[in-house]
Amino acid sequence: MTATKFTLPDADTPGATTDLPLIVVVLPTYNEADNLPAIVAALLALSLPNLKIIIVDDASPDGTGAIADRLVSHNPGRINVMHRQAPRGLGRAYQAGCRLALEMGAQFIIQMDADFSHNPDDVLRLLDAISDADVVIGSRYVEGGTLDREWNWWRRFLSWWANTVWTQTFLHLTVQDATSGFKCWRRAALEGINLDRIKSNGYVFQVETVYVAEQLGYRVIEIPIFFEDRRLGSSKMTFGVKLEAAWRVLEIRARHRGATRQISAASPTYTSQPHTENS
Ligand SMILES: Nc1nc2c(ncn2[C@@H]2O[C@H](COP(=O)(O)OP(=O)(O)O)[C@@H](O)[C@H]2O)c(=O)[nH]1
Ligand SMILES: [Mg+2]
Repeated sequence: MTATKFTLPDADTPGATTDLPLIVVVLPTYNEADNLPAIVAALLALSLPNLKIIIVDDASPDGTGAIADRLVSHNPGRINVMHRQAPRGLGRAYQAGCRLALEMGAQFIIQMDADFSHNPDDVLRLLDAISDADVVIGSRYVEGGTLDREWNWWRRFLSWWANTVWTQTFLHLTVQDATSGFKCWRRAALEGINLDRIKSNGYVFQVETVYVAEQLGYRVIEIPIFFEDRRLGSSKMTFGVKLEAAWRVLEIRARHRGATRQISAASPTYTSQPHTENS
C-alpha cells in the first residue's frame, strides 16, 4: 500500500522536499541495540523524503545511545537523538520526543516501538488514514487486527483485560486498542491535548493521551495491524509498569473529565483545523 496522500517529488531534485509536510517518527529505545539500525533503515527505505526520526534513548546500558549517534552521522539531516538520563520511562520518553517533534515543525507525528512489533511499512497506512482523522491508531483489536501467536496466554489475557475490561469500565473509550503504541497524530491534535497535562510515566501514557483526545472530540480512528512479537531483545514491561497502568487509569478519568483544548501558539503556520464533535 502506498501513501497516496503524499505525492512525492523526485528525491534527487534539489530542494524538492521543502513543500512537503514534515513527518516525524518518535522511536523510544531502551536496550534496542540489536533492533535500532534495522528499524531506522526500514523507515528511511519508505521513500518519504519528508520523514525524519527522533530516537529517544534512556541511557540504555547496552549501548543503544552510541549506535543512535552513529546513525545520525550516517544519515545527516534525517535523524535526531535525545539522550535522557534517569528516571527512565516510556511516557517520559514520548513526552520529550513529541515535544521536540513539534518544535521541529512536524505536521504528522508517529509513535512506534523500535522492536519491529510495529511494522515500519504500516507507517504508510497510518499516513493514508490520517487524511480522515486527527489521530490514527494501529490496532490489534479491530476487525482484521491480529496478535502474534508467540504471545503466551497470560500476555494475551492481560492485554485483552486492560483494553476490553479495565479501560472500558472506567474510561468508556471508543477505541478498542487504547494501549497500542502505534499512532499517528496530526500536529493540531497533539498540541490540543497539551503534553503538559499528561502525567503518565510509563506505558499507560498511551491510554492517557487517547482518553484526552477523545474527551476533546478529536476524531480518533483505528486501522488493523498485525502485531508481531519482538524479533530481538526483551520486553521492558515490568510488574511496576503494569501496576502503574492499572491505578493510573482511575486517576486519568478524574484528571481529564472536564478537559478543554489547549492550542499553543507555537505553530501559527498550521491551518488545518481539528475535527470537532459537531463537524
Ligand atoms: N526511552 C525509553 N524507551 C522505552 C522504555 N521502556 C520501553 N521502551 C521502548 O518502548 C518500546 C516498547 O517497549 P517493549 O519493551 O517492547 O514493550 P512491549 O512491546 O509491551 O513488551 C520499545 O521500543 C522499547 O525499547 C523506557 O523506559 N525508555
Ligand atoms: Mg515490544
